[in-house]
Amino acid sequence: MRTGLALLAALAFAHSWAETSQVVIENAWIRAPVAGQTVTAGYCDIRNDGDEPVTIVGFTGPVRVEMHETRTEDGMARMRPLRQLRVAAKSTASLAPGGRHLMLFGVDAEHTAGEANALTLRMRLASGDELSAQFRVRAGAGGQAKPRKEP
Ligand SMILES: [Cu+2]
Repeated sequence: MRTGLALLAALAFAHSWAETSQVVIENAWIRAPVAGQTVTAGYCDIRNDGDEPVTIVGFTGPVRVEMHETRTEDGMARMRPLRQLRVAAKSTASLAPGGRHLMLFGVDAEHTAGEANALTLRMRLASGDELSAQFRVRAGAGGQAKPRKEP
């Protein structure tokens, strides 16, 4: 019995280790909020080096984070929550301006100023594993924060 439990624990640990070690978050950044705004978008590439698909179920951090996707309906770009994001084996899912993205709520100067100038967000997998990454705060694509509709 004792041996059985130890083996189960070892297997659970091995599984956990395998899942997170095969997933890498790259090019992570959040758009510096427009002055007076506390809602902004975040982007990254999620690379799955493993032989099995992985499913991302959400992000957590010092502010509220939602996964969104942008769809064009009747010629209008609309955002809607994305419950899950599947990353196929040996492939990369990109969260990029104009498409899938993270929506951050309640971002203030405290989060975007300072030496690090980055937010640490944790990505949760369907397996229960978590992976954290630093999202650097950057101005918009034009190099200057200007009022625009997110993403
Ligand atoms: Cu959004």
